[in-house]
Amino acid sequence: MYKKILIAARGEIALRIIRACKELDIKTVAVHSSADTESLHVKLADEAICIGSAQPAASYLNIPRIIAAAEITGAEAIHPAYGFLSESPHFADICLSCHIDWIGPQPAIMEMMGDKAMARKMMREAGLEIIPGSVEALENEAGAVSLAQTIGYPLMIKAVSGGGGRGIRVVRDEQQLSELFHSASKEAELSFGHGGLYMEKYLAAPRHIEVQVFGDGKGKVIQLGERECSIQRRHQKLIEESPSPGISDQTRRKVLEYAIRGAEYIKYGSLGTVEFLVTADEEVYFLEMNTRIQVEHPVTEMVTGFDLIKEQIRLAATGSSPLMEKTAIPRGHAIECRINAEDPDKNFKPNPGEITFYHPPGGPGVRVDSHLYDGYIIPPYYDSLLAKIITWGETREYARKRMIRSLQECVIEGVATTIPFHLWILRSEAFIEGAFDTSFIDTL
Ligand code: MV4
Repeated sequence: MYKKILIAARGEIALRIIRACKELDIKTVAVHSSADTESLHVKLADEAICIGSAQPAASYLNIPRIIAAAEITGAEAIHPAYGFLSESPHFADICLSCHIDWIGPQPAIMEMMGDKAMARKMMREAGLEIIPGSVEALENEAGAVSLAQTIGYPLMIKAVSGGGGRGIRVVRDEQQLSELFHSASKEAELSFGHGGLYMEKYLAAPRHIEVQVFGDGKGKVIQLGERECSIQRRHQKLIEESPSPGISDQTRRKVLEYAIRGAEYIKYGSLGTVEFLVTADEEVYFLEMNTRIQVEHPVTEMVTGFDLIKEQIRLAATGSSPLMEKTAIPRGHAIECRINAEDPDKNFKPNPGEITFYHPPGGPGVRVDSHLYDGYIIPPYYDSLLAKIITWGETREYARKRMIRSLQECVIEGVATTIPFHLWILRSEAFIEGAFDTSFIDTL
């Protein structure tokens, strides 16, 4: 096992990883920007190194500084968490070439799955259903026009290097195609440094369901159940839960089986997530694969009882994990609400500032992952996630009720938060019935 690792992240997820390390008797090195000297990950780690100024490019994305911090402190491995450099095969390669372990999948697989057109090709080879569309990335506008005639309208243009919501366009007819092709390409070039595009048939109002997988890198993969992630606003997830309500057992078996088949085909070697779109008539299509730990991993931990981060570190350090031999038998239901420092009354405007008072919820079946404390000043440079509240219940309804009382118990003073908006969703008929899809918030 490692004696010391460096965590290349901040906020709640840096704390989550520090907690796993403490339980594994691993010393931790925090890196931080000059805007984060008073952040909790800096205080809770065994060592902390300031690696640059507030702008992410100067610090949390600054590869030479992070590597130097690992070398100076003698860290044997780097955990990239989510965000920042977590999906950079380039960074993973540099770590390995400096004899620092990468706590994540093989860089070649990160690169393959990072190219969304390549990921589609691989998953089709593995036998998964992919959304009808491009086989290869689009060559040019003429190629797009002719492919569009085969796929039919409406369709979507997506960035090969994308993921999330950037570089995506819905194209309704051929007249729109030229303009949207060029604007998507330009946006992709600016956001990702690569303007490559691919095309898919547009699925109206699908559900977004993802499967947590864990692979040993030698061809064996286990699944840890699915997560329902359809409640999101402008491609930012707000609420996740496991298991997914409102899909048949047959559809559930299908996504779980697809995820294992796809991840085994590429010999995936770490924690990962296979994402699917599921249509109203429960057709299942591979969407993309995320090669990192995700924000919403705690809902899976709550229903399986496993500590995913601990097992991910154990696998990276020793090449095996006892989890690999287990079958996840989900128990009950878990729901996560992401509490952001955003004002729902001002179009979710980010709202940094001082937390003048913080009182997290507690009691049975409640988990809070947060880096907040009384007097903490939220810097304006990073994302606005303040806390994740996760509740567990024997049934979905018990978990929902527990979430409502937890949100009511939670006190965050000094900044406006999304708590009132969460309460509204949790009490809505669509949520109670589990009858919602990805259009729920954005079509309000
Ligand atoms: C789609 C789609 C419908 N049809 N692709 C948006 C983010 C990106 N990761 C995938 N996205 C979508 N791709 C086809 N062919 C609808 C969405 C989509 C969506 C997907 C997942 C979660 C929330 C979403 C919200 C709006 C649209």
